[in-house]
Amino acid sequence: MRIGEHQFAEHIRRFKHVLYLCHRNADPDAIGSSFALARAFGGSIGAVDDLSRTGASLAQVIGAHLLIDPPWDDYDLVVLVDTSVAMQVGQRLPACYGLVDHHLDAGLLDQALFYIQRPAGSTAEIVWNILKASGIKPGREAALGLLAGMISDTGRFKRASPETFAAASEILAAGGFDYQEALESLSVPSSLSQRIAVLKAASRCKVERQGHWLIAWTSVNSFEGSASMALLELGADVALVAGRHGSKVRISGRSGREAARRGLNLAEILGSTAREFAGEGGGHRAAAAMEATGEAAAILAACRRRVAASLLQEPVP
Ligand SMILES: [Mn+2]
Repeated sequence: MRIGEHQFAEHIRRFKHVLYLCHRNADPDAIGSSFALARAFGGSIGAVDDLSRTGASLAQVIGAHLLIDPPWDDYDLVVLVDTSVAMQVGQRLPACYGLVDHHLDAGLLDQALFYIQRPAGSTAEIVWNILKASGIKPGREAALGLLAGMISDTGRFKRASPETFAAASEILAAGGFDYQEALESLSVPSSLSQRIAVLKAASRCKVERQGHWLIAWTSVNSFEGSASMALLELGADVALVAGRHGSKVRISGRSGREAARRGLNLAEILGSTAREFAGEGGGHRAAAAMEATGEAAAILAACRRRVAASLLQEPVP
């Protein structure tokens, strides 16, 4: 059931033991949002498998204690935060769950007891509206977590909407900290292994030209997301980076602003490619991921075909 932000409080208060659950590799948006919700309405916060490096940095700064893979059956309700596809929470969905999210995928909505999902720069913006609509003023740490989530998901406001800026301004006014402090809560120097993975990804990278678009693809063993962002920085319009994890292949896709503006939708493309290979995928138009079974080269080729077809449908100036 879809609910409005002003209805969250009445729904959540029907449950005694609530777990706010962040997706795998929990990022600052998931952690900041979960932490603010748990502070406001009570409950525990957890994550599937692990935290991202910036996520771990933020968790430490705001004092968020996340349970890793807590047993879901211990709770009356699990609220999936910043999560839109089942693969982000592992193999099994909680029996009874709510959802607060800003992605485009509808896969988890039907089975949700209640959900708030709409396009926004970050889940943190939605959570900020929930708090406002419930008449709750967040404490300093919760506010810091929300602003850090916005900064992180919008690429330091590069992809921010007027709503993001308005929410950020309100949070700064309410939180009692400055913008720099929020930025610093996310600062993690790249590890040696991350830099090696990204450089290897770049050195093995292949490029094809479709019209005036450049599609780059490559494989690494870890840090697919960082590698695909790096390939965009180097000049690709679309980057697809595959990594093998056990029997699964993970692909991270990123596209530049221009390609997304022309209608390229990586969430859709990675989602449909994943289904072709018995997997799952989704995310945003310009940043998406998938996980499936098969040969990395074949899956990458299928993604590339779809990306090229989508880009070439558009009139090329
Ligand atoms: Mn997010």
